[in-house]
Amino acid sequence: MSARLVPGSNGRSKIILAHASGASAEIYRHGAHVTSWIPAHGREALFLGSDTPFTSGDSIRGGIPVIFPQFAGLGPLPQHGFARNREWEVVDDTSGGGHAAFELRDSAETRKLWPHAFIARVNVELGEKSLAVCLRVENGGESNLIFTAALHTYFRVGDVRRVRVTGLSGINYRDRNRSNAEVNETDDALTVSGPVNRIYANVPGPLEIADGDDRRISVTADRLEDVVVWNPWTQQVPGMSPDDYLRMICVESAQIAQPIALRPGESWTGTQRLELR
Ligand code: TA6
Repeated sequence: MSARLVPGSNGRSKIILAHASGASAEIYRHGAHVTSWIPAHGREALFLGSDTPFTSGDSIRGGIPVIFPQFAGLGPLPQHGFARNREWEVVDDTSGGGHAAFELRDSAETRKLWPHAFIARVNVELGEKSLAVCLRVENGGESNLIFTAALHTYFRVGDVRRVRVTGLSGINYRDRNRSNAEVNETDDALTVSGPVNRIYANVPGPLEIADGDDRRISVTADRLEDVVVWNPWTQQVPGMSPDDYLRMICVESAQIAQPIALRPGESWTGTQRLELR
């Protein structure tokens, strides 16, 4: 079975990956954005906002936004950079039902925001119970390329108040909801009972997300050393209905604290692998 480009929501094209085991995933060209992952014999593991627009220019609320070349507002670019709002080219959808690859190169539009030459590639690999997303960036210019990045993953959960995220104990984080205060994580498991917005630096991993029902997903990252955990709680977020916050938690493999620096011709690859336990 091979991957196919088909019409998705609002006429935007997407690729459906189908693994022989029965696992599936969907990825929009807009943002090279994974919007669905259903492991074999499982249920949807990614959250998608009830009101996400799927319109031009808007980023998709949920799934796995690819954040490049700037995380959040931590720099001069628009929030979360521009990669999530661009149409990526499909460069490989033929190597079997479980794999797809997308590419984004600098253009007149991106150079207006960020005057650099780059080639970004997203590879998505679907397994029976796993999904690996890998972001590769190559410096195609003649000066150094410095950027931050994240795979801003929205996990679907039954009720966020019962979720436990383990693997962060003992690690320092910046609490974005408390004026970026530096805090050491002392809890064995992170739980959510209000707004959370933290950047954990240098996480050895792996993490595990127990959704409070019967599901446990591990998150293993390679060369994405930081982890962001976000839940907006009752704060209104575009694309989400008022009680959507109860059904999601973002656990994002990222490289923020120590930005990536590439000399001309160099490349970097960061990978996040999710696995249903
Ligand atoms: O990763 C957490 C975060 O940076 C939060 O501060 C929050 O704003 C979230 O991302 C979503 O950002 P967005 O631009 O998609 O609304």
